[in-house]
Amino acid sequence: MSSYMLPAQIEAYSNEGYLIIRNFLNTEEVTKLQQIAFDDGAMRKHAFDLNDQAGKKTKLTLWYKPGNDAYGLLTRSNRMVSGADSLMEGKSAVCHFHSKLMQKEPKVGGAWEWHQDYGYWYKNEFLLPDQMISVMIAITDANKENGCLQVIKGSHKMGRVEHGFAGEQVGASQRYVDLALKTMELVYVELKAGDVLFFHPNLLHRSEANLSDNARWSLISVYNRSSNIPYNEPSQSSTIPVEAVPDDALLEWENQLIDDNANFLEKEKDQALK
Ligand SMILES: O=C(O)CCC(=O)C(=O)O
Repeated sequence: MSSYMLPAQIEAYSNEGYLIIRNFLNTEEVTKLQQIAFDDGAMRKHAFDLNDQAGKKTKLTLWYKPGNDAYGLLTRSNRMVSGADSLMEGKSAVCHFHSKLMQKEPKVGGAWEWHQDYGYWYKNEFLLPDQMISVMIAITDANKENGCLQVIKGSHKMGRVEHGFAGEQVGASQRYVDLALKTMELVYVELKAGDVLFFHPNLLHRSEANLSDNARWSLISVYNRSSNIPYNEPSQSSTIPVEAVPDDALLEWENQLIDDNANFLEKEKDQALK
């Protein structure tokens, strides 16, 4: 697959641990995605709450199999797959580990504690975090008021730090977070709907509760290389190559709500939450 990213973008990602691309989706695509997301019964049916340390709830729906629904077509689009391919280390095929629809509702949407995604995925026994990446698409605007993502620029270079439990989430060692904040820059990742954020599994990040009147919704798709086998992960998806589709599939192809067979994570029966 040819590189989707410019050399300067690859270098920025490598140095800073994240990369923002503005207007990754056009207005028509954003409108379609919003209409579908806000109106999707299957998505609501499979959503679950996760408590933060203060007991505030953040709602998310997580699934493993990207289908022909609007989210699946976006996750499988060339721009997402080749973007991930350009930024991850390694050469083997790009696979989809899982996607999450993050639904931070006005006034109630809880916080996410400081963590690295690899603080979770290490437990799944993925060995090579550089061969994984998260891609966050803003479905609504995300800003300081509604609890946008915060990252510590360059913290992915620290490698994985210790994680313990924080409410129902996993949280990074406060000592290392404090030291990182003393040494590196804290960045509020304010996004407009349609912008995208690519970020490294070892980038320290968090978000505050949404105390505003506006929802903050986003889609996060996680990719992995087929050769980076997780030795403690029941779903097979992370080693099955993605069947990529053209970027215009989201608007042009017949698609609507998410398929009930998307292999959802159900909180009651699954332990690993991400
Ligand atoms: O969407 C958010 O506010 C935080 C999400 C997050 O930290 C994650 O999924 O790893």
